[in-house]
Amino acid sequence: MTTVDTATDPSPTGATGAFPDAFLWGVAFAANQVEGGFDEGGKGLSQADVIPFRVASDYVDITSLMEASAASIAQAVATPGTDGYPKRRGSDFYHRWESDIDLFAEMGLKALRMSIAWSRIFPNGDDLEPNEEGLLFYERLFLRLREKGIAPVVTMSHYEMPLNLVTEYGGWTNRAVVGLFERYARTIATRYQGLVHYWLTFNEINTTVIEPYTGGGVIAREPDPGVDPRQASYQALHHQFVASASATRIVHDVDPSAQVGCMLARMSHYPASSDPADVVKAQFDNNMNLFHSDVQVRGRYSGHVRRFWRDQGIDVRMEPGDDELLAANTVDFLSFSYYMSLVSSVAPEKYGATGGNLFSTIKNPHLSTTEWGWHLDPEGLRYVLNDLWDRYQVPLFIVENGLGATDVLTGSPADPTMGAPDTRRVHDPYRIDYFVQHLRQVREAIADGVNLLGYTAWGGLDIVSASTSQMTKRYGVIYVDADDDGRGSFDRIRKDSFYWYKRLVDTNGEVLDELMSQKSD
Ligand code: BGP
Repeated sequence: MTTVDTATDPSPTGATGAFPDAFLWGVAFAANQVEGGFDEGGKGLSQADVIPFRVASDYVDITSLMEASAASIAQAVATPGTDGYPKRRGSDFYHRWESDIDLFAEMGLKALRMSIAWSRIFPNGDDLEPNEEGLLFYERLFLRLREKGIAPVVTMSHYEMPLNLVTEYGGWTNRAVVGLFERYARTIATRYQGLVHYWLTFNEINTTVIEPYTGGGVIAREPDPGVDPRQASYQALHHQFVASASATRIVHDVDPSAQVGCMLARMSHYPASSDPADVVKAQFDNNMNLFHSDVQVRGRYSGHVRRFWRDQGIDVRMEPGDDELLAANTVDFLSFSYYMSLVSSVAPEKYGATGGNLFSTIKNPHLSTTEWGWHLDPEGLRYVLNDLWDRYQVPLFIVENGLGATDVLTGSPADPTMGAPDTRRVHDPYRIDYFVQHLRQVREAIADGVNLLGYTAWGGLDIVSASTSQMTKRYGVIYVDADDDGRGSFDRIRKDSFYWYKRLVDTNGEVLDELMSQKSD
């Protein structure tokens, strides 16, 4: 297993345009969306285990789909089993991880970006001792990955904290959760020293302000007159920044050679017109996204967000020493997810909207959208890579990118009684094309001189969607035979994109020059 020394050589690519030899090709998923086994192995309930599958007329405005209230949580806690709660079963990785890793090895992957379920290690979050069965589960997984030469890139918290910390502590609004996270971070950094080289602290930390429950375990409460509803989420975010800096220090203390990264959902905003007012609006929107990485890479809050708080009357409580802790414990690399670009204007009503799930934004006339209304913008990825590299000059890592689509399974499973072979197939040329278009832009950015560690395609295998809890919003190159209600064999079927992705890794990206997909049959 190779690791890139990020500290000494800021631009190891030599800008040839080829992917570096040690490029970390991989796939990515999250414990709450893939594992299942929600009440096994000593695991406690997590905030994701109480999000029900809500059938929506159209999965456009999904904010409500990701939220939870005290009432909905109480109902969920009282409901046993997995029916109606897709994240309790995920893709059953908890029981099938060995054969799934064999599939990843078959693809020749160099990296697997995954997360640890905090509630598997500390079931209630404030337990004094960790759950040994949980620690052992990931230890065996990391040992298997090492055997296969696959580097784990491990997120400490991916939209998942013990439910007890949500209901009894108020999630990340409570400063006490920082100390509990530090205990968790020290426990896993110590136990997996030498097995995990790349750590990410919080997944898409900018989600906490956009989706407070999902990002920060902040339950939607009756609005408190006179208090800006965003007060709680910005307070929670500050506590996460403090916890992230502290976890960075802990990992470096435990294993000085380990690398810690932050993780940003990077959505670049383009001005809707050349009207300077639109340009300034887009700059503001970009800065309200980038201030999150400013804190974790540069070690301080930007003037933009401090002014925003002043203007909005948001008063974030900080404790003595917080500024120093943030400044002294910045990350080694910046990782991000890239799915779409957005459009900004001071007069959005002048423009039509995409109606995209998660982010309904102004429709960009130059771009098409996915089935879920997300702008398809491969060139935007080159723009983002150059923008982040120029802004921070720290190594970058694309840890999520991919196309959510409704795939069609054809053929039938093997029938040994009839001697009939398994003829199940998934032809997904649209997904291969998505990868080709985006990765060609990644290669351009490398030629532009961007220092990029790797690329882990979202999903790997089909998993439960974060925003809609659908199984049928599929990202994987491996099909999982299950529907939104969990019906199906959960068999894994290699899609056409599986074979293409294998060639991508085998050729270290040279397949990008070939014409589109190789059919599997
Ligand atoms: C990112 C999350 C992932 C993932 C992905 C796709 O925001 O980090 O957890 O799910 O988006 O989104 P979705 O599953 O909503 O289609």
